[in-house]
Amino acid sequence: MSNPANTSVIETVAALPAGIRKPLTKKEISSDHPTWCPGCGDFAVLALYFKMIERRQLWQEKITTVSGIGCSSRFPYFVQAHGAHFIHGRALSFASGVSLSRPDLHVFVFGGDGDAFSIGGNHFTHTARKNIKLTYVVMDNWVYGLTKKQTSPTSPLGFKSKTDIWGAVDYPINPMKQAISAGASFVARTTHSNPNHVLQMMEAALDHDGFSFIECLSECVEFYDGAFDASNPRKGGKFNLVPADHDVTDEQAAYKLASEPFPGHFGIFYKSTKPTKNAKEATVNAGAMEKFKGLKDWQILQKTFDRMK
Ligand SMILES: Cc1ncc(C[n+]2csc(CCOP(=O)(O)OP(=O)(O)O)c2C)c(N)n1
Ligand code: SF4
Ligand SMILES: [Mg+2]
Repeated sequence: MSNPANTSVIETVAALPAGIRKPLTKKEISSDHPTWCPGCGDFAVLALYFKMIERRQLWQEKITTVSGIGCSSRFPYFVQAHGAHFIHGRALSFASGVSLSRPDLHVFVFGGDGDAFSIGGNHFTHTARKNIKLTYVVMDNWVYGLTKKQTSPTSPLGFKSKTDIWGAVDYPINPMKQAISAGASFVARTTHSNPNHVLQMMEAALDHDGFSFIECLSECVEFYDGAFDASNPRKGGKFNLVPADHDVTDEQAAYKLASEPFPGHFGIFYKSTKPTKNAKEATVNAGAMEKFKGLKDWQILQKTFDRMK
């Protein structure tokens, strides 16, 4: 995106017939050096996104990376492929447009807990209920990192921040419960401190035909150091996988898993198969095209307006 020299490489390589391309490596997909604080959990998530792209050979013209605003939302700057760093909280609405108009692409959206659940709360609910085909990774650090430590919707009670100097008094939202109840058809939980698991969840989300949501704990070492120690075995915590006998199609069971106190479990909580908005709209569009066959665009538009009278 920000490196014109590399952009021309993308275009040249994209024009090559299938089979002539050299395998895609991290070199072709990484752009600027990430500017996060040393030790930030976001580094791991980005590295695993690169790894997934490399493993699955997702060439630049097959994917797009979208984000809102926040530290985690800097993602598209660091990926040498198509993408957009959009308005705070509005990443999902932009990404929905991309997904619906370009069903051949896989759309990945990255962002923070504030972006997703404060200003973007409405967009989250509606994108989930519409089952728009895209993957949304919320890098949850329980704080507003970019703006230097305000309480976020996932900050636990008692968290001291610049907006709650005596400690947070508002009950936090539970991203997993929120995703399940909004109608997301794939809901998973992972943590930056377990790279293999992050990769597994990202690949499973990529393969899902629908709205896939991943809550990825990603520590803000600057403003919420140690937040996730209880989930990290290297810090004396516990990383428990979703039990093998958990039925991912059972919404009630998923909700029960999501209700556990921290650190809870990690893995796929819920997964269902239901038609996407992409598929349903494609059917409606095909029917309309057939009905209006032979008419000019302006005539179709006129007819549509006439029906609204
Ligand atoms: C409309 C609007 N309101 C507020 C802001 C200021 N702002 C930028 S990022 C952010 C929150 C970032 O927190 P989060 O989404 O959790 O991302 P993090 O930085 O923690 O990764 C806020 C409030 C903004 N950029 N635009
Ligand atoms: S402020 Fe926090 S979230 Fe932002 S880059 Fe630094 S450690 Fe990461
Ligand atoms: Mg945050």
